Amino acid sequence: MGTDGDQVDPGGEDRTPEKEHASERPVVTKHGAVVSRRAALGMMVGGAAVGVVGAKVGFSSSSGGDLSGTATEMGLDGPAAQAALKTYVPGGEYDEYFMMSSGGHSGQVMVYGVPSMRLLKVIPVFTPESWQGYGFGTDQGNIVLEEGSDPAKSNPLRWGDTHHPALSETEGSYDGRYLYINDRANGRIAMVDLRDFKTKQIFDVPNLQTSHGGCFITPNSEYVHISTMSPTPNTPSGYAPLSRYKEDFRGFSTWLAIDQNTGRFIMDESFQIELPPYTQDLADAGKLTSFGFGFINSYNTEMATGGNMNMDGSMDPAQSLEATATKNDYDFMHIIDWQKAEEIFKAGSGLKTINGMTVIPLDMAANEGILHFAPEPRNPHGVDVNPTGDYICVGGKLDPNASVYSIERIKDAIAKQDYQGTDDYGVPILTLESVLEAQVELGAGPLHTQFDNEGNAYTSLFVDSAVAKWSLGPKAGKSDADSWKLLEKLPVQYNIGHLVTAEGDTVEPDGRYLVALNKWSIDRFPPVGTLHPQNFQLVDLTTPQMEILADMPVGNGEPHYVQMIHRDKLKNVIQVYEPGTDPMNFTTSPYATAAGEERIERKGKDLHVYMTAMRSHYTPDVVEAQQGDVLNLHITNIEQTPDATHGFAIPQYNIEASIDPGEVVNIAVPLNRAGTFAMYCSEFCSALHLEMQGWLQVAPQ
Ligand code: K7E
Ligand code: CUA
Ligand code: CA
Repeated sequence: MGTDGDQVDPGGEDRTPEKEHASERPVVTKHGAVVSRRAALGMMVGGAAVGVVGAKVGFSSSSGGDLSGTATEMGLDGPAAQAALKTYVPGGEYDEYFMMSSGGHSGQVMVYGVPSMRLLKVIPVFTPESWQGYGFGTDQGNIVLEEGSDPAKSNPLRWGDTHHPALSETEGSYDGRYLYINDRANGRIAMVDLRDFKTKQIFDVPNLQTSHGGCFITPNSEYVHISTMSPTPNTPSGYAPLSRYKEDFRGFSTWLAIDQNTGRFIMDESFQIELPPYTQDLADAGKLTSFGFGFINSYNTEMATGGNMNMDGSMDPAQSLEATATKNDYDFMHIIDWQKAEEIFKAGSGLKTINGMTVIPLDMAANEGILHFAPEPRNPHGVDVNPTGDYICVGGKLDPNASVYSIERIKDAIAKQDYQGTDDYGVPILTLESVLEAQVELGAGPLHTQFDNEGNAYTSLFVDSAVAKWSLGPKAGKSDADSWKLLEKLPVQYNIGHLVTAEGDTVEPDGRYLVALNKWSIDRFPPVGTLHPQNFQLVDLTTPQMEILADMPVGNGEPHYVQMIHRDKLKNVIQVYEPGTDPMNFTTSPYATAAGEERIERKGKDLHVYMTAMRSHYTPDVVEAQQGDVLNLHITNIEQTPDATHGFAIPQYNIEASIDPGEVVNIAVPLNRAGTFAMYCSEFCSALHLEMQGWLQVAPQ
């Protein structure tokens, strides 16, 4: 059923990618040796290393040109030609890494290949996307978007601001099962299933207006963490005068439990920890030696609320939030013992329930040793745990240092109750000198830190527009003499936010590549109007000095963070659904329809059409209904050939679906308007694609 063999359609020839996959097609070198293409490419790079221009590379390409001649013709000097070779991935070969990129307020996730930096996919998450039919009438997109949208807040909610993707982990390594991402704007979190790269759940986290400290995942995907950005007025009405900020506003650190079989969040097993209204910023989960801990930065221990202009029009610039939230020399890193919190949550006494979420109250968190503070230089940004788990690196933002805390010192100070005081809420503050391991001066505006496999750290410098490479300490494998040194600074173009290294958030980073996520591109690309693309720059970490290999314009959003996973880890990816699959849960859909079983059933006003799609027709291709009916379309793509996706559009009813091979989609359309409406396949699927159409007849009442 639905395979190519029995198709007469000339567009239906087999296009199985494996057949054409040429990665190991041998290449005969000038010296007669037969080597793989990859090895041949390696030889070219090796040749280029001695200087492409003017050097005899000792290799003729199959087109007959010689490499150095081509480089010269194109005006590429040695390093540029070498960079081109290092990032070139021939057609039919695959990139080594996948980058899962936030799309910022495009609301989506982008998937890029590395080193080619080619965009492979845009995964719709918080925002409808018409190519994939996400949010245009099919059950999958509509259910996900609606479940994640609280009508009391906005109806419908059709955007988000994705910031921090988090790949699921097993024993601290990416396992290729799920991808989580937060909506910075609306305090939500989404799950993408990495079997089919589709969003399966959006969860509106209670008590979070906006979020930033997430998604960060614990090493066995026990929990996904997300915390508030702006504190939440914790009053029954949701209103509180700003004069009562200290009393009524609270932050929340959320630990969302994950169903290991479906990747979905389990509300009943999730909990929050109430926090002071210090504006919690980024977070990270401990690993290995720091397993069981979570770390969250904060920047407004001043509890500033703004007020630079009064309602009578008088100005008071000194009261601006930026001025008043930067007064203290130190803000607090929050150290959360989530295993202890889990025990208290499971014991169940003394807890609160706020908007359906179980909350460990602030005084309890302080008294039970769940929450400690460590002073950190004013208004920091990123907090990142190194691969061994020993070092917690805080990006100074306003301070030129990376401040490094050691988990050993933190645990020691907690055990000894080595406190320099408590805050206004009774939370103990660990003595700074006792927990701070090192400070490394990096430059202006340190934000985020990533790691390689040799004990080095890479920190983005927003103000300097640079990446600082520096060495960690002995617990990361460095000798005492080599520890805590600024090693190198690489200028980037421009204003870098996050950065990522290959598998850089795991216990076993690969090093190899770094990508700088630059907020400004200014002159790097031809002008395309007043809103400029962002700029991703690919950096080679295998060379003695860091080298930029490629600039890539990002023209579809403002990415914040990305994670880079090795291709081999995405072992669950499927290309075709089993026949009749409901993609929401990978079970056989009750509406699955096989060839020959197509039918139309009427139940009162409900008209059910069990339809199949294959190259190049729908069955049935004419549907007759009455105005006032509800049309329930159950469409099965009965093909099993990879890439044989069909569309299904009824533009006059705002329906646009995408049906992948084996997939079942359900579309419910209240037929409130009479007419004869075209329906057609919107995906160019075959030579007779334009013939893949039909009619929806809605007779007037
Ligand atoms: Cu620095 Cu949201 Cu992680 Cu933007 S965040 S850069
Ligand atoms: Cu099916 Cu076009
Ligand atoms: Ca501050």
